Amino acid sequence: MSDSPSPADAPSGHHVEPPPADRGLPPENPLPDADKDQLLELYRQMALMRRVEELAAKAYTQRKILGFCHLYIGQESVAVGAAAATGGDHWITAYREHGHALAKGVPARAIMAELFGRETGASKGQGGSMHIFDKSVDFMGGYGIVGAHVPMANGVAWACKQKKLDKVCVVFFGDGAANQGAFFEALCLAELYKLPVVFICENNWYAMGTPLHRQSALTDMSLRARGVGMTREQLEGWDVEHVRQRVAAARKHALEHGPVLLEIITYRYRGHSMSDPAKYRPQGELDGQKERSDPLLLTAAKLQDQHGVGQDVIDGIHADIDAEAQDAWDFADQSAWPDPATLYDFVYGAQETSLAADTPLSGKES
Ligand SMILES: Cc1ncc(C[n+]2csc(CCOP(=O)(O)OP(=O)(O)O)c2C)c(N)n1
Ligand SMILES: [Mg+2]
Repeated sequence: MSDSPSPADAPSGHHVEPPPADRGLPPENPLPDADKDQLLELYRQMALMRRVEELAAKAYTQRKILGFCHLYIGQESVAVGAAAATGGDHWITAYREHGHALAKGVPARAIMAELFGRETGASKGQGGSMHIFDKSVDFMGGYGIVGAHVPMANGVAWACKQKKLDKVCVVFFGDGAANQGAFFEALCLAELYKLPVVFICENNWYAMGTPLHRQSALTDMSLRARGVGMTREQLEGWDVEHVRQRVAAARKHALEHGPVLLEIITYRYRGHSMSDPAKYRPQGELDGQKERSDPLLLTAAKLQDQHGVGQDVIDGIHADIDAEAQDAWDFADQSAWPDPATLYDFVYGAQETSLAADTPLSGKES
């Protein structure tokens, strides 16, 4: 008998289903609360993420970074909290992924060099901002087509299940992507085959300039899960420790019972991309969000109020991460450009295909 995942046994023939239960994720937090040192580390990661992206924005205005560039500033608690719960699992994400890459363990140098298009970048300077990959840390990219990467998580999770790896695949996507057909198809199959996927919808209120209520009549995106019988939860993502706990709960459920859809409410502080001045926001919305729910400010306050951490310690973290981010910039700036002869390398598996025999796909061969 095959080891392949198979749909759960179901009664044959037509039958009337009872009304769906809420299918909420069990409310218990599976991890002990983060202690002072863990919280300091989560704070450090979020602060580094923000600083790296502030420098990326600066580099963009100096035309050191070209093409698309989507910043994650404001959403840091989602990637950092998720990494603290699923650091050893596989991740797949979309184009707003510098923060995810960093949280998953891709070095800041390799990220910045990729943004600068240099050969020392995570994708050898050939991917750019939207296509950061690092197999060594199970970071499976970096995709530009909205929603198209979501089904790939099923494939990765299927492989994990067949190889009995005890790992999940975490896939991140936006509120806009949750309206794409590929997303619905992925949910449907993941639940049918009980695949260990944690689907994370980062609801940052906008898809480009379109607010959520103008994209979808249903604004609790986690409820999409009910249509396929999947376990779900909607949560606010401002508190990195809360994200850590709920993603850990989702991971546990995904390994034991099958996939989970988490909708994590967050907010992006910059425009959709570097070319978007974000004039579509209601006046005061951005400032209000920063004041109420900036993940860095909230965590700094928690460290100070609940753990007695002094301002000098916070300042020390910022001095360190400023130096680390600047080092990433310097490294990128001083790195070589990719050799033009490598332009077609890694595009096709040309060497293995019959196409390679008569088509000069590789720059080295032509
Ligand atoms: C299939 C497809 N349609 C349209 C686009 C253009 N596009 C790029 S990002 C984006 C908005 C996606 O918003 P969301 O999923 O909420 O992610 P966010 O940018 O907010 O992180 C759109 C429409 C695209 N890249 N791919
Ligand atoms: Mg969005």
